[in-house]
Amino acid sequence: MRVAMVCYPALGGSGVVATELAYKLACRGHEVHLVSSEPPFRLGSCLPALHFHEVVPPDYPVFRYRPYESALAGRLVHLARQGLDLIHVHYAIPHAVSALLAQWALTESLQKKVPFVTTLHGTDTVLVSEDPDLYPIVEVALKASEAVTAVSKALAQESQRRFGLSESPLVIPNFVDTRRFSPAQRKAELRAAYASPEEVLFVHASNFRPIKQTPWLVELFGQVLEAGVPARLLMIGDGPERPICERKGRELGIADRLTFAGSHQDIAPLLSLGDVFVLGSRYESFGLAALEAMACGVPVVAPSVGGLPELVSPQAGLLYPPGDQEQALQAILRVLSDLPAYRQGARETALRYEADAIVPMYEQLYHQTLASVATM
Ligand code: GMT
Repeated sequence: MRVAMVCYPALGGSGVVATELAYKLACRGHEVHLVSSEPPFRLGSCLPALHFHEVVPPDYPVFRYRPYESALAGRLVHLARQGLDLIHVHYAIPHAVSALLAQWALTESLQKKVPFVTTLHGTDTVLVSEDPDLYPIVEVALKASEAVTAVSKALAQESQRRFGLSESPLVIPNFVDTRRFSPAQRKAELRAAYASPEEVLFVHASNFRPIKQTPWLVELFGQVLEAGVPARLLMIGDGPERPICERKGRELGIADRLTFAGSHQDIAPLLSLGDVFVLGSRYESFGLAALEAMACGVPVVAPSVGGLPELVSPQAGLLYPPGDQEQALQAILRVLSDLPAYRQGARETALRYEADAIVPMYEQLYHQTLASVATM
């Protein structure tokens, strides 16, 4: 199949999933055109069948904002004229809207319907589209998509309810390369740079946006230290609330126990150093970083929000009521009391999400979608 894969390039799970899906599909013999505003950060070695297309909308003095949606739609039209079977967009806003526009243009000019599949990643439907100007156009684009998928059951249900979709989006969970994210990555010499063998090393990875509640996580870590656990916290990633976390660490007098590692293209070597992966998010449609940690054999302590209860099995870690620091602390202490079993449970749970098990679900959906368009 010839597929255009549209995504955001910056640090974020949806771009990672789209890029890795594009890569895996190209490995499986498909021609894949990855389309984004700049090279996605995990776009590593390129394959002959994987092509990257950068969309840079023109600037002009009249524009307050560059017309990205229109330029993206135009690029999809160009690609389809050269031969595309299907467009797959990740994150509905604005990608599904651009795909719809491209489809309309192609049906007018080519008399050919190029179907598009929309994958919802969470904040596109449960947060950003609450904006009254965005809602109606996202609704139209979702209803016009030949197929809609969601990365968890919770997100599928919530999106169906919010947009009054006649069918629930198909649930295709995110996936992980369990060879790259593996306990084998854990290197004692590297761990020594962040914690001593007697200390518990907590890890967190995110884009430090408010929804991740990272300052709250620093407070929680302060509670862990107060409970007498010799520990350090390694925070991976970057974003707007990182300076707030740094300040909070100083205010609580625990700055020397925190390390901010910044953004890394390959986080597996750092994640695998952890003993427990912690999340404090207000919402998480799936929790890709938690899955990557689990694949490294690192158990997860996370709030019971969104898709996290589907991902974090009782063997892989523990959940706590969102915002409840006392329960979160108790969950951490319970995991620490049985760490070897949780480590094994985390890895075993992650193996269910191996890319080779999930990517064929997208292939099957593409085939079904093409078949349904052909019979229209
Ligand atoms: O975090 C976002 O606002 C968007 C998105 C992204 O691009 O990173 O994250 C979402 O998609 C990931 C991949 O499916 C999920 O693992 C994250 O849980 C989800 N983030 C939220 O729901 C907050």
